[in-house]
Amino acid sequence: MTTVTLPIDPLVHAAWLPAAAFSAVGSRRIAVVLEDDLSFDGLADPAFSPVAPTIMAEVEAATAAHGGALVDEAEADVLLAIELDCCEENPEAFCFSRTDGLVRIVASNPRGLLYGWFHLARLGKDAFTGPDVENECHTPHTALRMLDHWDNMDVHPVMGHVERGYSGGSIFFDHGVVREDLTRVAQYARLLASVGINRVAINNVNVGRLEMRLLDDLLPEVARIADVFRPYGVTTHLSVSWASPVRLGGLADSDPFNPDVLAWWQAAANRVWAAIPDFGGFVIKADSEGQPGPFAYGRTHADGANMLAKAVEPHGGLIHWRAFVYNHTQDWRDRKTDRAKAAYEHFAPYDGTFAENVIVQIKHGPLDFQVREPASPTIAALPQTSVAAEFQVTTEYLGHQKHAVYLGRMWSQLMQFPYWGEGSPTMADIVAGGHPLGDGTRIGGFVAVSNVGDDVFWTGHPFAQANLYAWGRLTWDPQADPDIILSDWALATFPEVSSEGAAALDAILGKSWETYEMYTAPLGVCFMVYPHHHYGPNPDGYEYTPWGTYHFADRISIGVDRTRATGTGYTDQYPKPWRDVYENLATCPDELLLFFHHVPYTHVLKSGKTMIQHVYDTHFEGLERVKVAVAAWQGVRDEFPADVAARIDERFAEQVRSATDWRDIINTYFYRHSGIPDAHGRPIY
Ligand code: GCV
Repeated sequence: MTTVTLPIDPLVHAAWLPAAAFSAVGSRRIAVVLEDDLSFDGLADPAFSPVAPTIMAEVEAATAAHGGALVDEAEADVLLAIELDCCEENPEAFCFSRTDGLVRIVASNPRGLLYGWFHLARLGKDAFTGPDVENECHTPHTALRMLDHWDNMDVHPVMGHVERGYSGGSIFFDHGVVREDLTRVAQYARLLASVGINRVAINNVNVGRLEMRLLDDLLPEVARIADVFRPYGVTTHLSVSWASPVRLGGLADSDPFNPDVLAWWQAAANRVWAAIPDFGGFVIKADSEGQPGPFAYGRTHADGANMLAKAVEPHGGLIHWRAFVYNHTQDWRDRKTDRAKAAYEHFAPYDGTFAENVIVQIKHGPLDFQVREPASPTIAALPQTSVAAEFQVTTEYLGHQKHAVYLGRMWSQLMQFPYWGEGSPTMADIVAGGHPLGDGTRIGGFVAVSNVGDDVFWTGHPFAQANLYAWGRLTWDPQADPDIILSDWALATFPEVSSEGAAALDAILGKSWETYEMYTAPLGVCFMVYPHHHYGPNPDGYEYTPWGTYHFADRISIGVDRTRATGTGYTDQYPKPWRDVYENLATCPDELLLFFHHVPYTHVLKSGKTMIQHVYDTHFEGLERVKVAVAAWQGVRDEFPADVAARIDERFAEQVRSATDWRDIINTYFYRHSGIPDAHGRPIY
């Protein structure tokens, strides 16, 4: 038995430092009781578990930060018992109880204990003194809770340091090499563990020649990164190029049926796992937006994925094979080809043929992380395949971390989308292996593109940290309330702020996704942004391009007819009832109206308004809501650290400018096409 006083730790901007949650305990002395197989010495031994020493480091750091001291059990005010026991088989699960001044965290594995420690921290003032809790067990919903970094090793001539990154440079790479100083990576690992994220792919899925070398001569550098992630239970993955055997290995081709190609990948896998025994596996973007893939050899995605799967299988590795496959050289005049249908068409026919260690990684919507898309039908179309749903924490189409946009509510809605109607299995159920037609053996989970960089506030906009935080919490428990998660984040990040300040943060961010949707592209119309940059209003920016991103606006009507009856037939990809709900104009939800239907501006919505009036009203209201958020911020800004406040001021100024642009350009676009004025006579240009 060892005892220690747990202190209060000051928060740095992005760090959800668990010790801060102990502020309610203040200077009270807490005895940490290690029972059963545990001892301070045992926990300090990484051979026992790489994660175990972390728990003790957390306890000790918390102590040191406040000059606390070890105390005997007899002198303590409250007792914290950390116990290894097989309360739950899942190594990441833990049980928590608080009775008679004794707080207990029990898990079958140190990883579970670590998550239990962070759970305790999140309870804040209630951590030790709240009402009694009897053996409350927490199990992650899915085994795979992952972040993909789209980090380049060097500055890419077009994509910059981090593709779709709005937070400075990469935390892993700098000037073509892995950073010498990985301190930020260690802090990141801790942040991720504190919200339950357990896997990270460190490089961009668009893999250049330099990044290919991560599999080869730069492998020791990857091992250095893995060493930093490991103590926090975070497994390292790499994105790889299909062309590696040719470009790196000098082979004549990368045909998955060529035995030399398989042998090359087997040798690569052997190298990687020799350097990093707990390596996770490869992520691959093949035959997608110009990246090479098995199509060049007349092979299917299943052929390609299974060949790689065979190479990593002896090591227990995974292949994350992305389903983002579509024709990016489309003819805009062709109204039948529909990019939204592409993932399903490429992958559904091969269900049941993918190897067990292949995870087909599917974007949450059928297009590309737009502010409003229906849940992807492909996720429900592969009952005999492991699938992961892919999201974006980085806000590529949602304001580049210049606009304050909290995405917890959007993700929660999508994760809980019931594919077979109310009460039926959801997206979250399917990715956890619960497809109703599956055999229950498939694994899967949630993957998202990270929003972290070397920016002083980690995420450009300090409020964008809320998305990183919510991503972890929701992947652990997709049924968790995103509004409560937001409040938890605010408390953990800004514990010094008054309850009014915290309430203002909730008010500013709570419905900010809906606000962003109001002032940008309406009713499920997609891609009204500047091509390539994906920021700012450009209603026809993508209209006549080869990217398959159209809305077909004319002087009468707008929207994409994706019905079976008269359109592209995309609705056919959904199970009942959605195939009919979306097909039918009368039942299609208004917010997805223009995603599924091409309708006149005078079409009357369920709200009773015409579509055109809805567009005007939401755009005026959206900007007003931003102004209300700014006013709320100004009322509390002085409570925040000066540098944080200054950055937020700057971001809000840009958000107001940009939202004004959105309002006026979208309204004017609709007015000039339809000729129908605003019923309230507000200025439209
Ligand atoms: C990594 C979109 C983005 C690309 C990204 C791609 C993908 O098209 O704009 O930057 O490339 O998605 O998901 O692979």
